[in-house]
Amino acid sequence: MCVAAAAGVALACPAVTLGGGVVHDVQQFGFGFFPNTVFVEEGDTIRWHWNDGVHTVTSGEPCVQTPLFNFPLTAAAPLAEWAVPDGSHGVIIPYFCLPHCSFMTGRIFVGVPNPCPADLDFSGVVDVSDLMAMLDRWGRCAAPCAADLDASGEVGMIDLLVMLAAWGRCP
Ligand SMILES: [Cu+2]
Repeated sequence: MCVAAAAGVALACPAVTLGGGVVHDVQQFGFGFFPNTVFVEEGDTIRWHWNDGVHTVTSGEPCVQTPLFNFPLTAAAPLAEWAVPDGSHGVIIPYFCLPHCSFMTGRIFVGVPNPCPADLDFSGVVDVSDLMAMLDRWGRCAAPCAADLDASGEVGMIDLLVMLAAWGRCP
């Protein structure tokens, strides 16, 4: 099964989800992964989709490779898929792209709640761009709706106050 990627090689990972977990799609555009942070559970599957250039999806802190996974993400290998293994609950798994290792990065939170939900663009800071993203969703907002910080079903003044209270660098 796809968890064998823990050996470090993207062998024949099936295109279907194992174990009925949730599939989380991540798009590569330019030198970034979008979203660059995903919140998953054990048994979920993460799929990275290539769009341009030559990249990899490699586990580890930026430029420091670990053996968990290492997938090419290129025109010839436009889809990388990894099943979140059992036993990783409570872990934050960083990853990066080998050719652009210092700045093309992402993180996988396994069973770890989002420490900074008001950071809608995952920049590490709650700032004007998050405010613009919230205003863009102002009003009724069907789930999943990241800007609906109080989970009320609409984006409004309470959400704005929650965002302002979290203004600045994320914990
Ligand atoms: Cu890259």
